[in-house]
Amino acid sequence: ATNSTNGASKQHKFDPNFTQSVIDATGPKTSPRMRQVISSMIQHMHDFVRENEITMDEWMAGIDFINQAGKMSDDKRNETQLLTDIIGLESLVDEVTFTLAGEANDAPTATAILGPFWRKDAPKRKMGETIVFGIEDGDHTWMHGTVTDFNTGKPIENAELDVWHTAPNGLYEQQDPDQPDMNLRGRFTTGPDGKYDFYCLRPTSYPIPDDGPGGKLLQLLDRHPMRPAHIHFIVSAPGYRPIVTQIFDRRDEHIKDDTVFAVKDSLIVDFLPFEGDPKAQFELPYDFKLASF
Ligand code: MBD
Ligand code: FE
Repeated sequence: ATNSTNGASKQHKFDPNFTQSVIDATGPKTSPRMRQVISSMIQHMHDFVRENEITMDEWMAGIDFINQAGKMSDDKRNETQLLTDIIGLESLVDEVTFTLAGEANDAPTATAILGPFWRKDAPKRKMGETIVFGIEDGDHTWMHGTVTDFNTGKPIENAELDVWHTAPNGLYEQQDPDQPDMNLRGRFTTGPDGKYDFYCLRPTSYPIPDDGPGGKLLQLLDRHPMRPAHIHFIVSAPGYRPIVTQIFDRRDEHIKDDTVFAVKDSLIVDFLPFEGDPKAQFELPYDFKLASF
């Protein structure tokens, strides 16, 4: 039997002192945080190997797997991060970070994972401009709202909204040679009224890239690769704690089974039918609340 309840007893077969001797090899100049984190990691990983009786072949297959993810990663693709997303690790780190910040779950604006497709230096655009280039189909959306101080409710000037999402074909611009560089991305800066607005698309649900180790892992776990339609944001302002977040389309069929476990109730939004604007068929009002440092 290989169920986990008998895992702990299996540990008795193996040298009980080995793990501690590895931890004790850490030298005195190691920082306290490094000592704590790596000691714990060594303990957990050693326990994992003993409990599951990992063989040489299985260990080597694991090494190969991580190496393949590393080789596939560059500034356009982060396969290693994607692997951690698939096992819920990035969402867990998000929860820990959010909880440590001492905030209630619904205010200020909840956070959600960054994911592997953010790019630094997205183009700065003027309020009211579009981030959509060369895409005629799709549900064009006017998104707008106010960035406010969570504690005072006052609008925040000079808040930056960094936004990115996928094209209707389910691909981020860096995955898709047919899209112009930096398509469906932009950075917007608020004026004294804290307001922002821009045109984007109502996003579509799509599979995370499954042509590499991430896809292999999903297949091994008998899982689908779908993420519910979402738009990513980093909202920051001088003197405020930046938030990394995503909003999700309530209508999406994968809203309850996101393959990277990032959906939170307060981040689910409704796209509203919008009439009288030739540039958009939908409207999306959404306010962001930031907490000061
Ligand atoms: C994505 O688009 C994403 O946002 C995350 C978190 C993981 C994989 C693909
Ligand atoms: Fe994404």
